[in-house]
Amino acid sequence: MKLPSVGKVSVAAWIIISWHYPCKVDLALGYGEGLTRDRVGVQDFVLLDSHTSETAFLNNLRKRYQENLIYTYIGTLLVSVNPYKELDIYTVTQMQLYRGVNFFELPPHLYAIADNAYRVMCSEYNNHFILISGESGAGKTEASKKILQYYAVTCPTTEQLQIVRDRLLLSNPVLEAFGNAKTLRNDNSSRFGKYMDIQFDFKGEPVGGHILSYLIEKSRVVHQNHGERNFHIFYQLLEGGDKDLLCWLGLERNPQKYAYLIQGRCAKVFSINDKNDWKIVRKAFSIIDFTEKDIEHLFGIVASVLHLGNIQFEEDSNGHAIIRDGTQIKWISKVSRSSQIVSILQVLSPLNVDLAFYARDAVAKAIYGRTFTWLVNKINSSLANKDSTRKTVIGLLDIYGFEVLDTNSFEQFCINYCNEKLQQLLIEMTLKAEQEEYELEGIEWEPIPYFNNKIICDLVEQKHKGIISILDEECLRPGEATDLSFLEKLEEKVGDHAHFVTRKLADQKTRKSIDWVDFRLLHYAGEVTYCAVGSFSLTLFQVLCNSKNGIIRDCFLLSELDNRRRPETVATQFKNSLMSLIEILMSKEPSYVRCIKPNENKEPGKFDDYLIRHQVKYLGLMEHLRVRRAGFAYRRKYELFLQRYKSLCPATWPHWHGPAAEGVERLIKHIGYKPEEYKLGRTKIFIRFPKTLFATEDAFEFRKHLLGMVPLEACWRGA
Ligand code: AOV
Ligand code: MG
Repeated sequence: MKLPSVGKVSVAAWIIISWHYPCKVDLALGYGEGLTRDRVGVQDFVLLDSHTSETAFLNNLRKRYQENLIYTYIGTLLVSVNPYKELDIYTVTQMQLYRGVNFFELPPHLYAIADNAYRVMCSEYNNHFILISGESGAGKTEASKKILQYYAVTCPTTEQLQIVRDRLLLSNPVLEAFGNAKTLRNDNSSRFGKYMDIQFDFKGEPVGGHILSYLIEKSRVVHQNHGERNFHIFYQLLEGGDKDLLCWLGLERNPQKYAYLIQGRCAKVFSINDKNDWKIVRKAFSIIDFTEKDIEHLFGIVASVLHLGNIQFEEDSNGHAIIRDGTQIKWISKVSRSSQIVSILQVLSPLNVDLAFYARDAVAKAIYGRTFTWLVNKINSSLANKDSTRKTVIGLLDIYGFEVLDTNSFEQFCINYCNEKLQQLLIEMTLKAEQEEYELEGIEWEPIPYFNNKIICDLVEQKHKGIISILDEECLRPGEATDLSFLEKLEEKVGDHAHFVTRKLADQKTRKSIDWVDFRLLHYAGEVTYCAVGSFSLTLFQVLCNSKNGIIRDCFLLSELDNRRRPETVATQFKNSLMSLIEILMSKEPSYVRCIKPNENKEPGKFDDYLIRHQVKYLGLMEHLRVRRAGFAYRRKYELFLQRYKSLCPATWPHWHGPAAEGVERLIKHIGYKPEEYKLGRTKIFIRFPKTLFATEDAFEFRKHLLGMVPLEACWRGA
């Protein structure tokens, strides 16, 4: 679809037209003859006639999706449905169109969300974040990339800052190469969580950035489910790396040769061009300021992991593991620059064969995981802005989406817990906060019920009683604790929780049966059955600390060993990192994008009613709409409202000496607010419809123009 050129329609006029004459708006927006509301639905769910029905909600979403209108608002929240095809709506022309334009003036778009956050940041000088959520494959990563591109193209910049812009953009392909992989749900699935701050100076120029990464799914390095791949970088290196490089690394081009790459039996993926992606990653490295030495070390590690995976063990006469063929070890010593690999051998030798394989995999996972952290740090130092002047930021949060696999391990537990936390944040910041404010302000309000998933977050994270605490306790009893003892502890401590099930409890709770080593959680987004966990050998860790490869050494600092006497488990680390993420977010102004996955087959145009209805439900979109409909779009403190608009009423202009609340009352009477349009709270005025505020805003701008303060052109643009 071609996006419309609206020209300079005033916001208020537009909103008023849209309210009363939707068809005209569609035309005004360039949908063209015939493309009326019947066909394209409404662009804000708030405008739906039968606003409380889920069916009407779905119909609207479907109508729009079928016209390639993938974005729809609920007030200021953006709902996005993955089109699974390239749409012509992300061009530079489109970006320019949305730049500096008021929110409701153009059809819903990510760019409107991005632009709005940016403009508010510039004018109010505060920090923002854009939270992009939705299940695996719903379009979060694509959305976050598009927002970043929007800023890269539309924000003012100088030649000097060009490099920052390029680095911000190019950090993506590098992190995706090392942190994304093909899964059954998504050919480019993020296997780590990412929060990126884009820093702006007082002129609104992007001057730096910082990335926080969350728990990468290391188990993928050594094992992939059927139909899934290892991280992209391995295949990119083999496909795209030039002959000399592969020769130096001792690698063959054929991924089939590597045990770690073929467990999913799909090394080649139709939708992925590894060769091309390799080129992009190589170019990105040079721009992000990696030295040739860094790159050499980095690929030395990538190659070592592949060689490690090909090591085979046999049993000697004592029942100990011996390595069948020393070739891999030689290559590992060479490319990872680590003579200490021999020590690894010594560590492994007294183990039996099974344990030796287990230890080998643990080393591979640990090396990869820590290399990823190193990579993020490296990118951060290249994005860092050293100048100490105050900056404002827009944070982009793109995490791994909720997922249910055939076998769900500890990593899925973390991923889904993370999604649970973000859902909780959203509830706290929208549904709960909104309704509590009405109560506080004494605004009459019919409470709207919603499912609060705090109960599930507590089940996972509560001190002493939560699953993570119980796991920690078990980890502190090395040798004694087993998977089974862990499960028993869980049953004892959280067995009566409504969202927790084990085999023993399944019968009592009349739930479908479950394996004896598993436990099941009833998440906000669905049921997931998890199986037990493993740990990492300390001795191997010591060996790695002594490696000559700079990256490996950096990654396994000896000093860490001291802290390991009473180790913080991975689960606790993850929990703490999420807690601080939530704190970071809570201190900023939010915008939300809710992504929906239209079908399970990655197919364009297919709108699977059942699947989408489920997401609309668990994302709480109906509740959000109800609160939004019944509630008030805007609210302002009396003082601020009066300060801004006092020029519109002779009684308050130029000064009002009484209480601000009274001044506001006089003011809105004078400009003719109708009783249904607003309510007066204890400290704030609440305005029900955006159109009311926009009309006031326009009148204010017009008055400024009359006073000769700004040209009319700027008034229309809300500048
Ligand atoms: P995710 O980030 O939400 O899943 P992605 O953003 O990677 O999902 O999207 C999955 C795929 O859907 C992409 O690779 C594209 O092919 C397609 N897609 C998504 N959004 C768009 C769009 N706006 N236009 C065109 N195609 C799109 V996960 O990381 O698995 O939770 O963990
Ligand atoms: Mg993603």
